[in-house]
Amino acid sequence: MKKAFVTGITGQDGSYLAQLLLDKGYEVHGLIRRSSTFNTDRIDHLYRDSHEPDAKLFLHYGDLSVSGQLMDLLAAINPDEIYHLGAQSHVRVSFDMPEYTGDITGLGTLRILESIRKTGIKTKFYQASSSEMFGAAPPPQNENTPFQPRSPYAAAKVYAYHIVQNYRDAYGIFATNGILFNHESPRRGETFVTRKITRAATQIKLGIRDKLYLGNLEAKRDWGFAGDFVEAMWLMLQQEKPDDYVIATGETHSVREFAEKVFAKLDLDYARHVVIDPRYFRPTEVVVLLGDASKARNTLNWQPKVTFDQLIDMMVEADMKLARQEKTLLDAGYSCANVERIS
Ligand code: NAP
Ligand code: F7E
Repeated sequence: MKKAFVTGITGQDGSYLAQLLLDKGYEVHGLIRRSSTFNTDRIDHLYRDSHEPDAKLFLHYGDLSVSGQLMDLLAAINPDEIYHLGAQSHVRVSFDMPEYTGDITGLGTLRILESIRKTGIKTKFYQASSSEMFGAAPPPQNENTPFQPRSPYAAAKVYAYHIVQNYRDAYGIFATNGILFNHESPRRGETFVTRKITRAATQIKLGIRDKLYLGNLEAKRDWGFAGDFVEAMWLMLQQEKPDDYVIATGETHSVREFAEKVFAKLDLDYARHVVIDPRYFRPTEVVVLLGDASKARNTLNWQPKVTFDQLIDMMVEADMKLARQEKTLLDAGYSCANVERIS
């Protein structure tokens, strides 16, 4: 039985990846942060009490800022594969917390690579690199496109990308960069724009709220489905040699178009509900991302299955269920949190 270690297992991608690895028969070890509120919602359906003989998912407390403990964990688990997904992953927040983002999103990768080097474990390493690294580079972007990062988040990811290549060359570690374009799902964090829109539109539909405050509607993104994208991560670590791959759908759409489609699906006019709030503008913006994933298609035999419209349907349906539950609570006199958040 193969063993995998996943950082960021409580995040959107970590939860889909853990599911995929468990389905493939892996023993999965995840790094989680101690929090005063529960932060394992996305993986609760996968978890079994570790005392049960068929338990395959094990969680370990830790933090990407603490190298000694990462080293101890990796030495004890001795995983065949490491999927490093943990990060401060919000671009807007990285302008508010640039130092923290550099530490966790940039140096966090170095800490794991150093743990591999110093413990001498034989493992394959996946780095969650990002299309944000391309920043201002004109589309379409592929593995040969020079990076022009436009945020502290993107700059931290560029550092991590290069340190992965350096450890590959210098120490022969099997270390791979997956350069993933935006990918979404019903499990997407609620402050990322797609989920923010589907959450708000479904709440508006049920009369829970009336307005949705957004920033730049003209930004364009290559949006895919997270479930499809974690399959590509796994495929990258099944190759004989480490390499770097762009993962994308090859289509781009504006935030405005995404909002229009979501509201139209709910028979609502987005223009009556969406209000521009400059606090959601970024000091520097990435205007258009459009990925060329030919290399992944040819080498990994990977291609996305879920279309843009199917992704919207999936997210709207899931958030409609959530909004109905909230409506029931509100009608029963309970308060319902979460109608407006920052970022
Ligand atoms: P996400 O939902 O924000 O999840 C981030 C994960 O990192 C969470 O499990 C979080 O734990 C954990 N984490 C944050 N700070 C940590 C720390 N100091 N120590 C340990 N763990 C920490 O992100 P995602 O969308 O799943 O993305 C996964 C990875 O892919 C990230 O590295 C992201 O930057 C990168 N990426 C994402 C996309 C995308 O479109 N989704 C595209 C390209 C690259 P908590 O749950 O406790 O907060
Ligand atoms: O913004 C615009 C915003 O925060 C998308 C992360 O997973 O993908 C993600 O980063 C666009 C931007 O994602 C709002 O200005 C308008 O142009 O959903 P987002 P992101 O910044 O593209 C990359 C690949 C990652 O690696 C990251 O980890 O939407 N936008 N109005 C808004 N964005 C937000 N969040 N909120 C708004 O109100």
